[in-house]
Amino acid sequence: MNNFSFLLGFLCICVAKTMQELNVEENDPCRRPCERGFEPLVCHYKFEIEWYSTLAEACRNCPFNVTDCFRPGCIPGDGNRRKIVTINKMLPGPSIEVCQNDTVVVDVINKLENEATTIHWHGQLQRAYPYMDGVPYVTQCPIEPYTSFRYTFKATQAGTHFWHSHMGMQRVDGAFGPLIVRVPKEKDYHSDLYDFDLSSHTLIISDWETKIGEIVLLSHFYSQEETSPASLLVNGIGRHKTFYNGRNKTFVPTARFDVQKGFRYRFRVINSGSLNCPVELTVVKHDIIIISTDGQDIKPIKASSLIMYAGERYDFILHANQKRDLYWIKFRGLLNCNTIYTSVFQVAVLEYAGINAEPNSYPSKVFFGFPPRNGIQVNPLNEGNESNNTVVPVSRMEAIDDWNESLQLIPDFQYYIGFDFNNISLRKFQWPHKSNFKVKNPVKIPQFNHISFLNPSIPLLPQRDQLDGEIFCNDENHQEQNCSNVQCQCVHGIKIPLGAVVELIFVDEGYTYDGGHPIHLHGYAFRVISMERLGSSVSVEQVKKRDEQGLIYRNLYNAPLKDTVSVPDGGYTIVRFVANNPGYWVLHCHIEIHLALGMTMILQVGEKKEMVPVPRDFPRCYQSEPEFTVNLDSYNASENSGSWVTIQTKFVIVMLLLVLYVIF
Ligand SMILES: *[C@@H]1O[C@H](CO)[C@@H](O)[C@H](O)[C@H]1NC(C)=O
Ligand SMILES: *[C@@H]1O[C@H](CO)[C@@H](O)[C@H](O)[C@H]1NC(C)=O
Ligand SMILES: *[C@@H]1O[C@H](CO)[C@@H](O)[C@H](O)[C@H]1NC(C)=O
Ligand SMILES: *[C@@H]1O[C@H](CO)[C@@H](O)[C@H](O)[C@H]1NC(C)=O
Ligand SMILES: *[C@@H]1O[C@H](CO)[C@@H](O)[C@H](O)[C@H]1NC(C)=O
Ligand SMILES: *[C@@H]1O[C@H](CO)[C@@H](O)[C@H](O)[C@H]1NC(C)=O
Ligand SMILES: *[C@@H]1O[C@H](CO)[C@@H](O)[C@H](O)[C@H]1NC(C)=O
Ligand SMILES: *[C@@H]1O[C@H](CO)[C@@H](O)[C@H](O)[C@H]1NC(C)=O
Ligand SMILES: [Cu+2]
Repeated sequence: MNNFSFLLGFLCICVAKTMQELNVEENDPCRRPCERGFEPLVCHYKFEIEWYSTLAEACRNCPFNVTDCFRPGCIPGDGNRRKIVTINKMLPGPSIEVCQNDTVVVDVINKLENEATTIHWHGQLQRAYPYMDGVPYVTQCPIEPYTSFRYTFKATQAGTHFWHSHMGMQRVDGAFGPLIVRVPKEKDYHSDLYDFDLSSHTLIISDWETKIGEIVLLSHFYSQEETSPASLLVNGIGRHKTFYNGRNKTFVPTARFDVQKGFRYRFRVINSGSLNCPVELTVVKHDIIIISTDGQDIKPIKASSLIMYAGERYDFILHANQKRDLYWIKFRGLLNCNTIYTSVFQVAVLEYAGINAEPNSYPSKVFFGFPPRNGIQVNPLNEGNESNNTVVPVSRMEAIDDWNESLQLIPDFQYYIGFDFNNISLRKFQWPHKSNFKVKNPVKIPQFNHISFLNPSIPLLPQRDQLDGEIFCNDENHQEQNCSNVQCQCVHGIKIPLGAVVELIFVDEGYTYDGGHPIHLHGYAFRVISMERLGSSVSVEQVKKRDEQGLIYRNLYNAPLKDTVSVPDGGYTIVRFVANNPGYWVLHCHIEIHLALGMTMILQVGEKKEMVPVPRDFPRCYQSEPEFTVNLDSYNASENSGSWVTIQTKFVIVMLLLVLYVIF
């Protein structure tokens, strides 16, 4: 792609339909073609995080006047009004688009009033800036309401990434946006395969509720309600499915992507989903060529559909080689979004130039059960390498990046992480309130190795000077209770020596449901060397035994690099990496509800002294001392209330003294 075509792309998009642009700043100097020998820039952004509403007054007459839906400050969502969390009153939040090695500076101003926050830069490894990773109580003290924090880091990892709040349910409620890092054509392995790489061809998908995330979480935990979303949104818009059945004549618009016949376009897709709702993407009458996942290039795979789990990113090329027309891009929800639950789907429109369709004109009727296109499916649901040739699981993708020979060795550190929805009848739940009660129906809690994660009380990385002794619990040192019956909750973590070749074996035991969990590791990209489904359920012991018998094959040659990977239910996924980035890194399920319920653990890589020092004035969390007490006597004296007993006691003492005085 040359400069001219880049500009041409912008021009024709702008002329055709300015309103379809993703939330990008008009004159952002950092959103530029990254030419050979470019000067890295320092890119400043201001993020004001606050509660807001869909279909607010700024929307005027939206959806009855579609033009109004694109007014500044108008968030149509799925056409239902609800409370949301936004950055700069946008959904998705501002799109950060930089060139590799630019410095990103983001001032986060917390206007949430009732919640602290942090922002995580999903996909950036933060080698030089581990304290900028944005994990509350691990890499920083959360940003309290009415305060701000400046994130500064170098965008070292090229590709399609995203940023999102890592606190509570804020991501569920809307606090996320794209983070795209480009390289010059000469450094892009796939540059010959496409003509355009445009800002307007970024898709960020989110599952969407009609109520706020906190209510979804609490009603799930305390009342066992299903957590199935109501809609999917693409770039913050899409219609609630009840709006497709003809009851409403006016709809909020759907996302629209413009192409010109004959050209090849790079699309960048981010699944920012929060619930257990993997999304299947297809484009009517068009194949897609998948070239990258989680910002890492792979050998191109021609496919008819793609499944994406929460937290994953995929780049594909679409060749606009069909008749000039409007075509659906279809998004179908699986697992908790499938027909057993809420049959959630969404569409966007692919529009060829020259059609000049009205903003809300659509190709045809659409519904959940549209027939899938025949052909290859990439990243199939709950399947590993055992599956047949109609699918390409992650384990059959081939990396472009050089393989590090060290990964071929016997790993220095091997660790099994088994997970399931465990039946817990005695809940000792410390979030958000301490409680300890027996319930009639055991709740099914997703856990790693039967432990629910509990945040440490001081942030580990910046305040590591205050830590002493063993701070982590894990399956090796946590024996005092039978964690199969009660909910064991503690700072779940393990220590890994700096420089070790690490192998993690994730086993989704799958006894409770046919679920699936996308696992995300901070601070690293790992090689996915094996992935298999063995049955509807499997134990960690069975997987260990299989490995001893030599029945587990590992690709130690060109295994794909990722930072978020699914584990087949009743199967395993094995990843390897060299632990060369010291720090405290979280490993967690990217389903926000599971993360909040404790499906997280910490990998401490290296000793405390081997980690990058934090800047001298880096904010610290304040811990109040337990000795701190209020003088109750002075309170009683001044208030003179509730002191009847005290007065009586004093009276008795005085009388006793009097009696003693009289006697002696
Ligand atoms: C819709 O709103 C736009 C901008 O507010 C206005 O210019 C246009 O006339 C409206 N269209 C209709 C049909 O009311
Ligand atoms: C960014 O910096 C790294 C390390 O110095 C270098 O290998 C890479 O080529 C740089 N990227 C660009 C686009 O210049
Ligand atoms: C769509 O129809 C439903 C049910 O008839 C109604 O509750 C809802 O308010 C309508 N939405 C819009 C945007 O008109
Ligand atoms: C291949 O596997 C898929 C998914 O398991 C299944 O739907 C399909 O029927 C299989 N096809 C063949 C030819 O075995
Ligand atoms: C490869 O692994 C070794 C450790 O075994 C490490 O020192 C080296 O930095 C790694 N190389 C790359 C390119 O990651
Ligand atoms: C823990 O409880 C489970 C389920 O009740 C039981 O099967 C298991 O034997 C117990 N383990 C120990 C070590 O007591
Ligand atoms: C939890 O209980 C259900 C029955 O309610 C059972 O099917 C499932 O296997 C149990 N899960 C585990 C992890 O033991
Ligand atoms: C996956 O299957 C392919 C084709 O059957 C085979 O070539 C490859 O070695 C397998 N990879 C793994 C990691 O099992
Ligand atoms: Cu999960």
